[in-house]
Amino acid sequence: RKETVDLDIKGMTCAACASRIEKVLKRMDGVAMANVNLAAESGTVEYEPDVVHLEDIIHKVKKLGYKAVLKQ
Ligand code: 9UX
Repeated sequence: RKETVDLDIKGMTCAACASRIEKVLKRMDGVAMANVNLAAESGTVEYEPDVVHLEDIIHKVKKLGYKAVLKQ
């Protein structure tokens, strides 16, 4: 089972920020895919809810120093 969510991510100031977030998220257990877009200030994450909680994914982005919330 996989879920796909869109996140609003604020605070990215250079292109490497997006790659940095993607890299970290992709390394998390249960994360299948992570795509972060600097210009759109957003990201799409595909994950297995049985393995990792959405809260943990959001927390990871915040710990890197960005603002992250579930896109409404
Ligand atoms: Mo660029 Mo982002 O030097 O965390 S990577 S500002």
